[in-house]
Amino acid sequence: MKTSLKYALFLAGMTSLPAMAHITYSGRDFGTFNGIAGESQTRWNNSVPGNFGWVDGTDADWGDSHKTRAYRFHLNNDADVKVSFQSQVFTPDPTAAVPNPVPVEGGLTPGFSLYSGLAHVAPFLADHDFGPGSTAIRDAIAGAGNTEGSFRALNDWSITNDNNDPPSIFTYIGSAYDGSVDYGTGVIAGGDGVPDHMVSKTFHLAAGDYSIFVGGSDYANQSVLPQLQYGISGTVAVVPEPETYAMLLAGLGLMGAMVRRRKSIG
Ligand SMILES: [Ca+2]
Ligand SMILES: [Ca+2]
Ligand SMILES: [Ca+2]
Repeated sequence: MKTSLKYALFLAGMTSLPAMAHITYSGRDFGTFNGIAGESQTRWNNSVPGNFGWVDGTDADWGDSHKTRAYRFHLNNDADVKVSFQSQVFTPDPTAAVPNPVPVEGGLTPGFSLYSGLAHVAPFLADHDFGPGSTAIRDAIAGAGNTEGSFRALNDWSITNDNNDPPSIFTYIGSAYDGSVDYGTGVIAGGDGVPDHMVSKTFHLAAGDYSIFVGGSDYANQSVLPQLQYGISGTVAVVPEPETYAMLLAGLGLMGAMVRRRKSIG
């Protein structure tokens, strides 16, 4: 192939990449919740390259956020929020602006981390790991050249864009991953105990903006080439708080007692 043609194809590839490659929430915004039990939103048909992006961010050299996907939501009031992700097989829309009829694999063992904070969104440029600003942020913490990206699955982290705008700050709240084993870093304790390609966890959260980063949890998968695209479906739902359950049960108990009393009186 002529070098010029190769370069043209490379550029064509590049122009289709930014929406997918840098941190965006496109198609992955769960929207705003008032904090009322029963509110729920699901986002289907997203994917990650490889089945390791989340767990690779748990180790000493951090991870590349390009191997994860970012989701967001906003809470108007404090609430108990259940975050769930599961493997999904699908074929991307061949009529989309960037047509891609290649089937996306099932089989993801999902892991996710929840943070308060948001990445830069339009009109700002999207954040990514390898601009000078992002590199400087992590070199200052981990030492120059010691990291493979900005993503930290178990800690606070920061990243910025090519305009070097004030960094996006993700403040770690918690995480969970699918499975009954530690898939290999030795850094994290076991997963959710049920290796069924689903994971969920409930968090008590204050009003505010939240980001979730999702990826695979199989550490050894990073050496598997070519890296397949693994499909993900995600749900955020407001669930009743434990006190609400307790009040509900107490109320039912009281009603039961009243019914019994009436019966005994009658
Ligand atoms: Ca790593
Ligand atoms: Ca790695
Ligand atoms: Ca599971």
